[in-house]
Amino acid sequence: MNFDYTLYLVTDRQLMSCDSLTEAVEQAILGGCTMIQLREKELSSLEFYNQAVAVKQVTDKYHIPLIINDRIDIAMAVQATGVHIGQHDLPAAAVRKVIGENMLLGVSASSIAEAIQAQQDGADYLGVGAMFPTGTKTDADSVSMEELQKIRAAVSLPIVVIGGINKGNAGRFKPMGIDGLAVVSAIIAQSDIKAAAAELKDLFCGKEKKN
Ligand code: TPS
Repeated sequence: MNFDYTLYLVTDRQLMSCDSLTEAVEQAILGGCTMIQLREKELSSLEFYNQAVAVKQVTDKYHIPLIINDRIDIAMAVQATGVHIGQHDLPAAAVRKVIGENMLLGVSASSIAEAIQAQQDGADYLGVGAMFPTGTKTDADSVSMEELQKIRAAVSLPIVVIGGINKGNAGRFKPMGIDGLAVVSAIIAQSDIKAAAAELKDLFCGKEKKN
């Protein structure tokens, strides 16, 4: 199946200025987000599951894929589109065995070796970064633009870039063959989530904002 990775929102309720995650996700989709990842690092299993059920209602309404961060069990329980894992979660090959061929598997990579390994292990797409300094994930290894170019050349999988992506840099990636932007704070922490998403999408696609 073909997915549109153009603008991939990764959620973080701690950074939101409104208190409804479902409302934030809906605004992001209305602004043009093409994929949503539910990322919850603090919640109990039950609370995470309940959030996933609620967010899935919104993503289903707009036919937008929902990806669950790290929790394969929750992804399967809510029939999410897929799961996204990092280098310290279960190994990608093991996750692929558990989820089967019909769920999407995303893997974080910050080096050429990690990217090639993830592709061999059955990943469907890569989240490459952190491209720029980010306060959202403090343990993320950094990736230079040169390394990104090498990763792009080394794998055939779709790649989204992540980490410090904002309107100042969103325009740099499409010409390098990158499939999309994965964004936390530059969307979720904004007071107008819909407008923030729309602007990033235009910048990624190479459209200047007209005032
Ligand atoms: C698709 N990750 C790397 S940097 C970062 C996260 C969550 C924070 C970015 O925040 N690729 C995908 N999903 C993930 N969860 C990761 C990588 C891991 P900000 O946009 O505020 O800088």
